[in-house]
Amino acid sequence: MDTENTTSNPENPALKSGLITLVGRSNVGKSTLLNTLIGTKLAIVTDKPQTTRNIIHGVLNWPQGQAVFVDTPGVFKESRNFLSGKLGKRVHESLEDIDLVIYVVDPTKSVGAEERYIMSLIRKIEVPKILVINKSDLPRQEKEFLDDYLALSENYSAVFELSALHNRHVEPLREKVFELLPFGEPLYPPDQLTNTDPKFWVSELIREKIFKALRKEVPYTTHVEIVDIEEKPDLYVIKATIYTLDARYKKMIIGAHGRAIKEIGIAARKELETALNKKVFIELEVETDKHWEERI
Ligand SMILES: Nc1nc2c(ncn2[C@@H]2O[C@H](COP(=O)(O)OP(=O)(O)OP(=O)(O)O)[C@@H](O)[C@H]2O)c(=O)[nH]1
Ligand SMILES: [Mg+2]
Repeated sequence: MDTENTTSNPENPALKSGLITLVGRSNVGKSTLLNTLIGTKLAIVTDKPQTTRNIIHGVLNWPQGQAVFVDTPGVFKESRNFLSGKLGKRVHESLEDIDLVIYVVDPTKSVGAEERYIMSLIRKIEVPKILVINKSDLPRQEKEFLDDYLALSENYSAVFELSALHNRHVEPLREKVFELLPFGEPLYPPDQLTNTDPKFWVSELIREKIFKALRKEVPYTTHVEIVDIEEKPDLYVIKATIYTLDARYKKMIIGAHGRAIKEIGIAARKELETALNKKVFIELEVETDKHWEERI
């Protein structure tokens, strides 16, 4: 067998390529880091845990080659319900057949049972691992557990303290990634930035606004599906349905006099108009569906 062709890029044997999974607990900043590494908002970000539900790829093309970063849902030790069981499975799958692991931690949170569980997961994977201690912009006294994470350094090929949010010290991480990636053929064509489609991206932006507008458990009961995106000469007309688990939540999502749903629609429209550089009209409906978790 000619192994040469499977490990190098015949067009240019000096080019690197590979999948890099971002893994870590909820809320440590994995999605923020994905967006900063790529330079585009591909994944939504909120201050609430368990925001990310899907595996999102972000493609970075450099003169050295192509790095595909994989954002994952936050790891939790126990599957609390059907959905978290499903998300946990996605994390496990996204750690298979990869070339590099970026383990993201938050120095304001102690190394608990959950963190040790993640370490046991990645210990078994035989690829280089990078430890990213995120949120370096926070004051020293808030980063109470920084030394505990620094003490783990010897298990990793490299350690970076950086701020994904403020794009501080991220460039050395990119450089290290290309240094550690194997040679190979690019996984994506040069003009493709992600594995998801525009409908998914719009539904995620709406979901982000739901997380920002509604309190406590309500956002977790929701799922967004895009019914239609119509491009007219001067605007996009987007029709979307917000599914929630029961009628009580539906009332909260709509809000008194429709105030909550209006806030969600306005926030989503504003961000979409900026991103698409065109006027956007959004029509949102709320429906109850006890079984949406089975569809995602
Ligand atoms: N101060 C500070 N906050 C950050 C930084 N990176 C992310 N955050 C904040 O941390 C929170 C969580 O960020 P996410 O990127 O959604 O975290 P995540 O790890 O993807 O979370 P899940 O998808 O729930 O697993 C948000 O409020 C971010 O703004 C950082 O470098 N500094
Ligand atoms: Mg996330």
